[in-house]
Amino acid sequence: MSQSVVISGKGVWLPPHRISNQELVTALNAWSEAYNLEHAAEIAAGTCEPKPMSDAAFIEKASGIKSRYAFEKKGILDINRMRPDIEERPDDVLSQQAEMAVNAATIALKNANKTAADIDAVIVSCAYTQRAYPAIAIEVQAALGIAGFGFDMLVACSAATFAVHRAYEMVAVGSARAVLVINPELTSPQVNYTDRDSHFIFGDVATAIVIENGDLATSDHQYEILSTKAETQFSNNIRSNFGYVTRASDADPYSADKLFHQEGRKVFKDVCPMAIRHMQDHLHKLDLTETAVTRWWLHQANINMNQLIVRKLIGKEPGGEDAPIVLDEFANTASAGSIIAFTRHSDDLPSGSIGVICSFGAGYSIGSLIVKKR
Ligand code: CO8
Repeated sequence: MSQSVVISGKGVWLPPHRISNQELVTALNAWSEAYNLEHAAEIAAGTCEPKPMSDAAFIEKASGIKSRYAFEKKGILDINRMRPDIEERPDDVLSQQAEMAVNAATIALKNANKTAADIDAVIVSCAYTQRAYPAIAIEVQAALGIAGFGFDMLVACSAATFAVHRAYEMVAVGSARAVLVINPELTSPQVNYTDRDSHFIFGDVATAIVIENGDLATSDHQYEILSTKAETQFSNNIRSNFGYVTRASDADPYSADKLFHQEGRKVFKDVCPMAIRHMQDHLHKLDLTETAVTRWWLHQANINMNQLIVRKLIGKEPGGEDAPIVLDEFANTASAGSIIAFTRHSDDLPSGSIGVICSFGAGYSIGSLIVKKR
């Protein structure tokens, strides 16, 4: 018989730096002006496109983003660099991403009333890992003194939900008592801060969740996982071509295609109906209706996207508490967004309330969990 499985702890670690829209816009516009001046002759001859200017008011209106956190601010606003200046650490020092993960995991463990001895597995799941091996999860496992095993997973924006699915399965069949799922989203190294269409989108953060056997859980707030659902459909509309094969080609390893890039409008149009249908199908499979859901903790890419999705689901204009938005403070934090919304906006729910955690993004990938407050 399978165990009842609960989310018993959660944590969000905030990086030390913040960057406002205006700071990014000022840097991009200064960089663009310098570029246009340098290429004035080609631009006049029509052989080179001038770089367009960005606008803070556009960013807030189009996305709902006001600011974001950065693991390292140095370098991002420097128009001679336009990328974070993250120092390489020696092999015997905790890597930056493991450091972020340990910070978030420590908060989640405390929130779950658990120690390292209670955890049987660690999954680090996010949009990028800092290196291929050894796994960041194993480094984190060692730093926290956890026995058992760890592994990394990459599923872009659905990395967190897909990892919780795996943790749920381990606990349900009894192969683990408790699993730590951590999402150290160090996105800033992959952001093209010279591209006005995407320079504002992402922020850094780390989230962590403890998934455990319901019989062992002792924390104040527990959410039983009733069901999980995942789906993927290939799309090139969100893409990064950076990878280990880059070195074997003579193409520019720092060209724009090696960084995050997307067709934002197309993504919006494709993903909204997919996410709506996904959540409806998932609820209906459990004989639940959309009106049974008290809260929707959705992926945080765009406020207009989330409002459209929830309006279609509940058939009315959503209030702030129906589907909490954290984009204004965090921007898009890849897979961590829905987990931040869940962590910040779930403890007030009365016992028995039903909620849906749902991520959607690159791949395309959609992952959801239906949970019930204990
Ligand atoms: N300032 C001023 N004007 C701008 C700017 C700017 N910064 N950016 C664009 N414009 C202009 C455009 O050029 C366009 O001008 P014109 O009409 O003359 O062509 C006009 O404004 C309108 O542009 P858009 O149609 O592109 O604007 P939208 O209203 O669509 O808003 C968004 C753009 C905000 C990007 C929106 O399309 C969006 O959010 N789409 C959804 C995207 C989404 O959900 N993506 C998921 C990505 S996250 C993910 O999958 C994780 C990946 C892994 C993590 C990566 C970490 C680095």
